Amino acid sequence: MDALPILAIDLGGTKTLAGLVAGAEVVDSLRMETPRAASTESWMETIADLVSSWYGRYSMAGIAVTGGIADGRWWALNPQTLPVPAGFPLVERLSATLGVEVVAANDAQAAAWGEYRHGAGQGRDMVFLTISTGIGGGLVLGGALRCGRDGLAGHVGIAEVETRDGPRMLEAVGSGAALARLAAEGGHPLKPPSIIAAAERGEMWAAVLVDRVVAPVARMIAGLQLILGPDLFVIGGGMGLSGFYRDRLQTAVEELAKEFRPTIVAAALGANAGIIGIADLVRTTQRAREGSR
Ligand code: BMX
Repeated sequence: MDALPILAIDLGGTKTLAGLVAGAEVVDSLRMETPRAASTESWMETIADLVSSWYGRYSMAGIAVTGGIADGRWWALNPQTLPVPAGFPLVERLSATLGVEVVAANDAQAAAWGEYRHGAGQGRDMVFLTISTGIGGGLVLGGALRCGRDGLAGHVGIAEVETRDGPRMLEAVGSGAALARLAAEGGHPLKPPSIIAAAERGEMWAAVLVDRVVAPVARMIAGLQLILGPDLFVIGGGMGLSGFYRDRLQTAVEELAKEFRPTIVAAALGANAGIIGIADLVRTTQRAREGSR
């Protein structure tokens, strides 16, 4: 097997992280804001420019993306999270741009695999949730990453939840984007990290909003706990990695009867869960190919 590290990209609705990954070690990393306003075609060149100094240090690449991946093509469940043109040939385009073979997966599913293989979920049946620009989910049961027809079996972002304003997609009321929208509507045009910091300082307007976006996520976790009974929920993503956010989430699910109460932990790999997970999925693909020779 190739001794070179894997080039791993995690392209989310807000941030893009690139890493050279060997096992659980991120040998080098670079990050940039996801260029949302630019064309998807130009994102390939932007990624290649970002990692141009690493040329020759990798022979395979993986990309974990917000959105669905099927047969190497990319699509958005929720274009508000990232406006991806339906069926974009991501694997073909990025492979042509980088000049190496590329493996693609949904970002939450890749992070779930990373946490199962090298993080908080080792050897466990686990649900991974990224609470970030959107809300994504991945599922590892019996040691296998569970991907449904569209590779988003664990995806919770499209789940309908009842709210006082009627049915809403979970991430429309529970994500970082939802928190930012509510804050702006209340006269506080701030990004989620600043809103959470205000809540931590005891600013009531912010604390109320954090609990408002936590509530539907807690209900979703309670439902998944009752349906799947996983050993634990691993929480990642820009908002999910906040200790204050997870404390409020834990408080919200405490109402469940003890025998149904989920165990909620932070992604041990932090923001690197997605790149470590996709790198491992690339290795798995490489091993499968070598085994079949
Ligand atoms: C959305 C969906 C998921 C993604 C989740 C978190 C799109 C473009 N993305 O529900 O595939 O996993 O957001 O995305 O439809 P992130 O950008 O917040 O990591």
